[in-house]
Amino acid sequence: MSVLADIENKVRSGKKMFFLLIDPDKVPDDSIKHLFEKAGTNLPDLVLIGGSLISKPVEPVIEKIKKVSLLPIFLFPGSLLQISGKADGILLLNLISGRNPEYLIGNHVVAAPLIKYYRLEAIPTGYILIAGTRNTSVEIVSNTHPLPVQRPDIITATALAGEYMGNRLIYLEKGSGADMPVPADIVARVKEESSVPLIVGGGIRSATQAEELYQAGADILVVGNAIEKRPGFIKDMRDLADNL
Ligand code: 1GP
Repeated sequence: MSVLADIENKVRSGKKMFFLLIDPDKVPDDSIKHLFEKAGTNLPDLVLIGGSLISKPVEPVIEKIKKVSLLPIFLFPGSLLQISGKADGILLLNLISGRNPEYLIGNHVVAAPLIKYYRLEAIPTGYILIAGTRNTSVEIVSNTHPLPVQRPDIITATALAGEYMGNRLIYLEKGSGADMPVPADIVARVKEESSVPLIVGGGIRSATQAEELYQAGADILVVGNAIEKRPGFIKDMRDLADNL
């Protein structure tokens, strides 16, 4: 079964999921084995690899994860330099909150032949940046403006447009290391309007925040920084996703 079909089945049966984001720059070389050993059976549903701006290649990190886990590994590419045939798939990010054609079609044209060559499962994902109190790496690097939380009407219209354009997932992104996650009322509004699986990420640091986002309607939460800093949080996330 494809990863997308598995996600859609889980969402249909009301299951919650969480993805672990690994940014190659933020994981020390020896920490991946340690992280998975410590996690034991409390694993994420999938591992995302990437970052808006990275200074280390993604492939050695993917190889290290493959040695210690059978989890699907998907690219979450900040740029074309992060495409690798070692992964199982790619979130084909369409940056629909912005108006930079390179992140809507330009990079995709360059990436498409490689995605085919590597036989990566490509999941078209409507990627929506939500503004916080400071500029995030992704908005600076992508040269796009995030959508303001004061305009839930525009955020929901963007998500709906993303769905009608054929995206199979919608990802509300507050930015890695954001002070606060996407507000729960925004998540609830988007969930109410759109019908594709909803991913929420950026700034999730506590089980309370995660629970609030799941309850608001997030199907999948993405956690990066908090697990890198506190590996024990992976168990809290697994417990929450399994018991809601
Ligand atoms: C960022 O949504 C992800 O792209 C995860 O963010 O690192 O803040 O958990 P954090």
